[in-house]
Amino acid sequence: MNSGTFKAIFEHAKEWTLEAGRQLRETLQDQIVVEYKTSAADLVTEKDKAIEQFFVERINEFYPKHFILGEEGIASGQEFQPEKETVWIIDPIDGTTNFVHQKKDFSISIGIFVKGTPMIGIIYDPIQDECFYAQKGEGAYHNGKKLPLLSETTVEESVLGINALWLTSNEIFDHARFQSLVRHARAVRSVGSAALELAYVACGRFDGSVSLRLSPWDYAGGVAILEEVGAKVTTIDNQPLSISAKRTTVFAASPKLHQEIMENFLLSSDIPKYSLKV
Ligand code: 2AM
Ligand code: CA
Ligand code: CA
Ligand code: CA
Repeated sequence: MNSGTFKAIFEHAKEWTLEAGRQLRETLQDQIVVEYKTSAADLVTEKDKAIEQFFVERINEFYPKHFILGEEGIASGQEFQPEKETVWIIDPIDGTTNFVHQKKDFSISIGIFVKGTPMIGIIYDPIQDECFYAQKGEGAYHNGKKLPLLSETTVEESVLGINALWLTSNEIFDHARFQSLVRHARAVRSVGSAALELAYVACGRFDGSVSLRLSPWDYAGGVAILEEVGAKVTTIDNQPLSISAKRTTVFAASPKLHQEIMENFLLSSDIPKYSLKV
């Protein structure tokens, strides 16, 4: 793909994301019909489906050879191997629970991967009107302002994004390691939108983000943006991410902090002790 075509794809993706965000902003006053997917904690609304449909229609019209991987499965039925194609990875609303309950702190996330490589990332918070975006090799931006490379910090001075769920006993990872990490960090926050959390790492509001169960649409936009600010993004076992995996753990941070957290908490055979003084 030449750089001209690539730029056109980016411009389309950004324009459609801003338009979809405007639609979401305008429908917030409406009664929102909520359905459960796998449980009462796993919501979907007609807006999630409508926004994904909006992207599917435009991509099919302008880029009929591209593939689509969307959370709501609107374009399902396509036979493809994401590692070999150009694929749009779409989360029409990331943070549906926030969309329903708080009417803020949700985002639209678009990642465009070519043969498994993140080429374009766009994460848009329509309530704050904040758009984070990047094209491979062109830097990352926040509302038109170029983001600097991440600066380094230590665990003691870090603000980390961790979902409280992962501090409870779970089948994916030893929660004692997370509890220790939480005690040693300066602060931990839980945004409720994995994509926004990654965007916040990219712009320096957070120093790191750890998630234990994400799908490609949760992190695809974030990875493309994070790579442009020099972040390291891996699984919690320090392995590269693969968009072919249905679910994965994800850990993003600046390189030195990533290494410190890997060595002292996530992969350590001797987890630092912690205590709570009140
Ligand atoms: P979603 O809103 O697009 O489903 C916090 O809930 C974060 O975890 C959100 O980014 C949410 O994305 C994501 N998430 C992934 N799988 C989830 C699930 N089964 N239930 C709720 N949230 C999930
Ligand atoms: Ca969902
Ligand atoms: Ca999501
Ligand atoms: Ca979603």
